[in-house]
Amino acid sequence: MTTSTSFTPWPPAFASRYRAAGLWTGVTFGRLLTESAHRHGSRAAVVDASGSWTYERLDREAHRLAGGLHRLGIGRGDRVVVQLPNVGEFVVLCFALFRIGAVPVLAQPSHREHEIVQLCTQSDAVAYVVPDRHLGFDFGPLIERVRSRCVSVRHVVVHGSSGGFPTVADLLDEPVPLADPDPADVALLQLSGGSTSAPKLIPRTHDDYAYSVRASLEVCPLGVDDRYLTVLPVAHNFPLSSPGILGALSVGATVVMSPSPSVADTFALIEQHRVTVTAVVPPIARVWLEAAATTAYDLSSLRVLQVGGARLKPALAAQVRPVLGCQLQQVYGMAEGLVNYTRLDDPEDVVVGTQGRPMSPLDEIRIVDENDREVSVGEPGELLTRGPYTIRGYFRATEQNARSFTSDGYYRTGDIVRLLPSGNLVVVDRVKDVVNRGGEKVPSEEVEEQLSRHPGVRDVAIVGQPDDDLGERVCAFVVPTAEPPRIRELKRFLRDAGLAAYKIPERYVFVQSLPLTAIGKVSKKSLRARLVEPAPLPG
Ligand code: J2J
Repeated sequence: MTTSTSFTPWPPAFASRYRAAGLWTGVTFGRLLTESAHRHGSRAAVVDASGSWTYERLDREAHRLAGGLHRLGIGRGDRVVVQLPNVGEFVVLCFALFRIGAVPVLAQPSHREHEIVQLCTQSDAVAYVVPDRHLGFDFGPLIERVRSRCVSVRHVVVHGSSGGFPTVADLLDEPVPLADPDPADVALLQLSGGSTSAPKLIPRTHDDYAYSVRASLEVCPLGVDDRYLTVLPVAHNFPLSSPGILGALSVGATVVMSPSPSVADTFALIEQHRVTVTAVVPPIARVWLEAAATTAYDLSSLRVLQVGGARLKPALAAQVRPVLGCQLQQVYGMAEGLVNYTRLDDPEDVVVGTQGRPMSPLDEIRIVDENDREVSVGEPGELLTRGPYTIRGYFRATEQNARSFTSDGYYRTGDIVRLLPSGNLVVVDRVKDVVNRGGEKVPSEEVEEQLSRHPGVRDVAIVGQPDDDLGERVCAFVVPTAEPPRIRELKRFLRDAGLAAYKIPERYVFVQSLPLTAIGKVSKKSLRARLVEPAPLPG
């Protein structure tokens, strides 16, 4: 990997400050697991639907898988697209890649041809690790499409039954001696929930990501007696690092993996494993609160429920303690870095009514108007941030970086926030063109680009329709070329284009033209206003 184009390092003065302050400790994730295995060898590290791994087994298998992958020819700096569901092998694989110094590109199981091809192409991935089936979807045809469209992908590794490809289990080989990677190197590539039509990849180093996990553990402490339940897809930054799986594994706690976020799966696991901490998005919190009132499951072991990824309404937040009997922790984070938390000992009004404050004393934030001038305390403005675990640039995205970062290295979050006198943030809106569908981020431009390829569509604009269950749903305003196409046909068109299901608009409004702003851009603001107007809209 050439560092000049793929990764923007922190300026040396900042890197030295983070090291001198003891935030970047030079420990890689591979070593972190080895240390945990020494300390907690026989304890349960990971439990999933099909088995369990002690720390000793996890460490050994990560070494063996690293051996197998190394023999395949996967080496330091190579990118590997990982698309695994909530299974223990995800953890084994990530640590195997960390040890080699190869870089997992963390895809979601819900991604389809469109997303996976983009990820493989953009990262020049040499390998693709994928399940055979998941939630009724057969990945076989997708694998073939990816192989034929992505020349860089030399290896496919399957979790499950092979179909001719090596499985994760097949690759558990003799360990090979591998030099520990440089902790300042990129450990993994996260996906941005960002606003552009092509996904942006987020390079996180061992140093900065490990620090974000440690700092998260300070505000959401875990210990050997904790059981952390992964409800959200494991590859997402929240369950992976805030403090999530990596936090749990660095202190000797047990990670319990739920195959789905359903009440049936999660409540049964909470009772069975006496789960103490978990992380969900607001729509799941809502369903849990409704179900908890009548459930026969014993949820009394739950100590902390973290909720983040999208705005949690205060009315819902206020129910968590009385209904679930546990502490609520609001988490406002982003895969690019900055994570804000309410603290476990914060007063109720802060926990219920805010999204918390930055977790690190070295996080820097500014709240600015459209001209990048700081607003007064309490006024809404865009949140800019830089710090010891916030990236300075996306992977291979020089042009985009000029837009997403200020000249002095602040990341433009695209979120509109207010800073309260208590020092806590409230997320009030966003300027980035994204629909936040219950925590799943849908870049409007990406869907617009796909939909505008349909011959019946002359113009299109995607906006978020406010929704009680999901916060927002994807809505398409469509200017048809002639007769409006059938909605079923538009949905099929997007599915056939290989777009992940969660991005496909659920509502379509046919219009004669799109409203424009004074400078001639489509006015999403007025389209959103039309969606909340009481008068019914055509379509
Ligand atoms: C409102 N909006 C929120 C919140 C994220 C922990 C928790 C979440 C993420 C995450 C994460 C929000 N209230 N509590 O990475 O480590 C919206 C904002 C933000 C974007 C980032 C973590 N929590 N958001 O959600 O990269 O718009 O990370 O900029 O997926 O989600 O999305 P993502």
